[in-house]
Amino acid sequence: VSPHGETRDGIPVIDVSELPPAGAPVLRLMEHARLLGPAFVQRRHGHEILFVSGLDLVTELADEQRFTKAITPALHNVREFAGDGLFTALNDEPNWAKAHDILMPAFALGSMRTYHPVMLRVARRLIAGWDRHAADGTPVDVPGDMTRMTLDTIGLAGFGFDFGSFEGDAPHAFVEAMVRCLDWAMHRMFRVPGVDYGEVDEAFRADAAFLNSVVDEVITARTAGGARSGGPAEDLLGLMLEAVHPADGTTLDRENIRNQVITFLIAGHETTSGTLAFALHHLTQHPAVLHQVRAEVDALWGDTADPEPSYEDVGRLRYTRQVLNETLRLWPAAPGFGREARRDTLLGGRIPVRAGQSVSVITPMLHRDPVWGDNPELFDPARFTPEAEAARSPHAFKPFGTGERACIGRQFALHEATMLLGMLVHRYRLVDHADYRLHVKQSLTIKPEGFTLGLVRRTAAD
Ligand code: MNH
Repeated sequence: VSPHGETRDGIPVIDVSELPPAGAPVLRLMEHARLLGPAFVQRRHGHEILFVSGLDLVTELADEQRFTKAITPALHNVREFAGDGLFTALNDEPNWAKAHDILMPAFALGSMRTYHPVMLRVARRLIAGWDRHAADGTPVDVPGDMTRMTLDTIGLAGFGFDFGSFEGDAPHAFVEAMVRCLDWAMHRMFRVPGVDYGEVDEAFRADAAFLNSVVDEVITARTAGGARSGGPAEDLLGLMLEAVHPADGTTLDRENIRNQVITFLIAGHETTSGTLAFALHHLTQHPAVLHQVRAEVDALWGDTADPEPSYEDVGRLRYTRQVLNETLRLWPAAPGFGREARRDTLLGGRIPVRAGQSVSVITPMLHRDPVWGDNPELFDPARFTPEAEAARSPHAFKPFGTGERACIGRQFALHEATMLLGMLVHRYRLVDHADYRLHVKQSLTIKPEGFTLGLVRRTAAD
């Protein structure tokens, strides 16, 4: 693909109508941003989208007075199965503020202390499985197992529901149906006029109905017989079912609860699992970084065979968390977000954006802006020391989006991921047995496809 030289308001325009569908749209967007610069217009069958990735422009988009979250075409498609759940609710849909206010306490920093034991219990399920692979010398399916771990964690911590993902060989059917729904939402953006998508849509509706049936099972498990079972009143489901909104004294309605449960089951595990899988890949490629993570976990847990990580320990894994941040810089698992102009404005003093028009941020390219130095492709967790962070604009790093609609589960994800990564590095040598070459797969969110790892239990001598 080469630029045709067409511009609008001085911004390059690229028409992608005739390109074959991209397997991973974000990779193509990154390619186009590299070619065309920090702002370009993509045209598809006459429909245009402004994409940006420069720090100066994203800084303006983060201004909540001028811009707000956009429900982009992708999110409109996700609304077909997540409705007015937090992630896809329109800004002015009253259920957004209501659910946000009711659920926020469940994500305050103190709540992570409540989730910690559950996260540890599920981490041990994964480790039990990995020990068997280490013992018989067979590789592990990294993204698959990370998905099992994060799904069981959000199920148990949020809803007192056990997906039991490590029990069978196949992943839980929820995961496959969910991935197909996300794929449908993504590919629906690239439909060619005149083509009949009836069958595709019918398959999607069956999957969405299946997700709903799982959600009903989750809710019934709690409400059966009127007795609360399987989870504390203050977990997500407890709050959804019982907490009243201070403003009007009502609880969330049933339809909205269903949408929230679907939303949290998906948003609560899909991105965290991708992040963990990318992080393990980076560790196999950067022995000096792996060495430093090891030094950190060994200082904490020594050669205890089965350490009992405490809530406080996770906060002490500072370098491990830097590794996760650096992973989220290069491969932000949710690789974009949209912003909508509140009124007509000029972005960067030169790009006219009309009221209600949306602008899409290509997060992985923002994360490669010149502010990151001369070698933005280099994996270097030292970019996230407190000093380096203090010296850099907060808008240079947006893996969790921005403003009041930013990710509510960020602390949850980082606590879960930091603890697991620390435990894995403490316990195993990571053997890149197949000389894995990164292959990014996208179903709206991104994952390292086909990444397997050999494992050897560490001994005191390692
Ligand atoms: Mn999460 C919103 C990324 C983990 C629940 N999340 C967002 C957004 C991004 C994001 C980006 C904003 C999207 C937008 O502006 O349109 N989330 C992540 C990443 C991880 C993640 C990269 C892990 C790493 N998210 C989690 C977890 C949960 C969660 C874990 C729940 C336990 N996220 C949400 C919800 C929203 C959200 C809910 C929507 C918040 C709102 O709009 O009020």
